[in-house]
Amino acid sequence: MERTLVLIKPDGVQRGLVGEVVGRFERRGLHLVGLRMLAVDRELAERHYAEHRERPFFEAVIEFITSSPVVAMAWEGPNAVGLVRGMMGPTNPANAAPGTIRGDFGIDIGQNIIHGSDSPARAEVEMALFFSPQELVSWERAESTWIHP
Ligand code: D4T
Repeated sequence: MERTLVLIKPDGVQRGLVGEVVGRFERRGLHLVGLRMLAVDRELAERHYAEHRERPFFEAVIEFITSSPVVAMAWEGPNAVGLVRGMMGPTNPANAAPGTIRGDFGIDIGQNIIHGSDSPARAEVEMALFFSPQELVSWERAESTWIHP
């Protein structure tokens, strides 16, 4: 069983896509174990995007992620990292297939609606940035045995 961090970025929240994105993961059968809305400050943004510090778009992504609230979520399931990345589509929405979140709702690489951890190791680091241990809730979904063994 795996957990992954998902952020609905400022554009997704501003465009009223929170319910749409949450609904897709719920219907797929992923299990929600953490959820909070927050304004990301510069310090958290820089920690989250630390690997991109030397990239030319670094300042733009920091400005964007701090521009308006985000919704942070932790989702659990078998291969949750890969499932979520597949449902998001590639980084640039212009290359994303219809049916993916970015392919259905995005056009611009900077405003690509959603973030999902790109490995289980990154997921652990990113979940710790956005959630305290008590904010991650272990619970049983009544229908889980109808989704996977
Ligand atoms: P995030 O991290 O937001 O889920 O995006 P990805 O995992 O799909 O892509 P990423 O880490 O490579 O990029 C982080 C963030 O930077 C923006 N970006 C990226 C950009 O504005 N210009 C670029 O050329 C790239 C590569 C989009 C996502």
